[in-house]
Amino acid sequence: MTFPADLLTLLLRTSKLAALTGAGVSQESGLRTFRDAQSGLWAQYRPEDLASPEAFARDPKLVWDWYAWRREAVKAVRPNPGHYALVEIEKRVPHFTLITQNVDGLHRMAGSRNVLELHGNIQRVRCSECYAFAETWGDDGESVPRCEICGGLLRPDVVWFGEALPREQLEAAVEAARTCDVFFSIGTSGVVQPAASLAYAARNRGAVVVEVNLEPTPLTPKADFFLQGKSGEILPALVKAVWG
Ligand code: BV8
Ligand code: ZN
Repeated sequence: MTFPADLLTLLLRTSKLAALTGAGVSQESGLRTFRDAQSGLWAQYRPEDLASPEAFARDPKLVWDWYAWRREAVKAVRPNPGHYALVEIEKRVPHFTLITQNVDGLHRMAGSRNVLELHGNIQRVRCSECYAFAETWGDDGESVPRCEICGGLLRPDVVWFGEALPREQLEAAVEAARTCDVFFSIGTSGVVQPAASLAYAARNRGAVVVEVNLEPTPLTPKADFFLQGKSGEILPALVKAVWG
């Protein structure tokens, strides 16, 4: 795999790099992306119809079961070479901020340290009323487990559509986007806001935008470099080409 020489020179010189990742980065670990049709008994649902407070209010058991199913799927997979390449970049670039939309925790599992989880983490469960975290819970398969402290329904600690993103993570992500020399957008269709606006915030401040994605997205025409293909193949090859 070859890369434009000016991209390689730029990355060797970069001291401030930010990367936004989406479900595409976890696809080669075996996790479905949001674009992929859901499988099995979840095939009839669209994620947007389940990942919202309204859906949880309407049918808490259905939403709880969907996340329980996804938690098991996440437990069964491991980071892929794309995750590990980002760990390598963090070691090589003086200031590197990894901003992820993914809730699977695979970046931290791979060894990334400076990770901003914009949409929470599916492995964490909290009370929908008092926000207390639950490490363990009884799941009789009949009803949604309840908070031991206040009796509220437990829920995944993720950001649903219509919910605000965690303030510190979002502010840190915007700051990283505004101050970086190079902004990577990797494995994301760039549809969901406000995460999708980060690449434009970087571009408006003069950052070079590099997109790594299986297919073109609305960002592609605005990116300085578009590396089309699998992140699990492109990222390791890029790390090797730049840093040997
Ligand atoms: C907010 C956690 C305001 C949950 C997620 C109307 C009504 C209500 C809201 C809105 C509205 N219109 C717009 C909005 C805002 C809304 C939004 O953006 N909607 C979209 C649908 C238009 N945003 C929100 O609601 C956000 N909150 O705005 O709050 C507010 C403010 C103050 C106070 C109160 C409220 C919250 C958004 C977060 C939602 N939660 N996840 C869960 O996971 O269950 S979003 C979820 O979907 C993911 O986290 C991710 O962000 C998104 C999926 O996107 P991608 O990651 O890009 O995945 P996708 O499948 O789309 O694409 C994968 C790409 O990878 C593809 O391009 C593919 O080609 C590529 N690919 C595949 N394989 C590979 C690959 N690339 C490389 N290598 C491969 N191997
Ligand atoms: Zn509670």
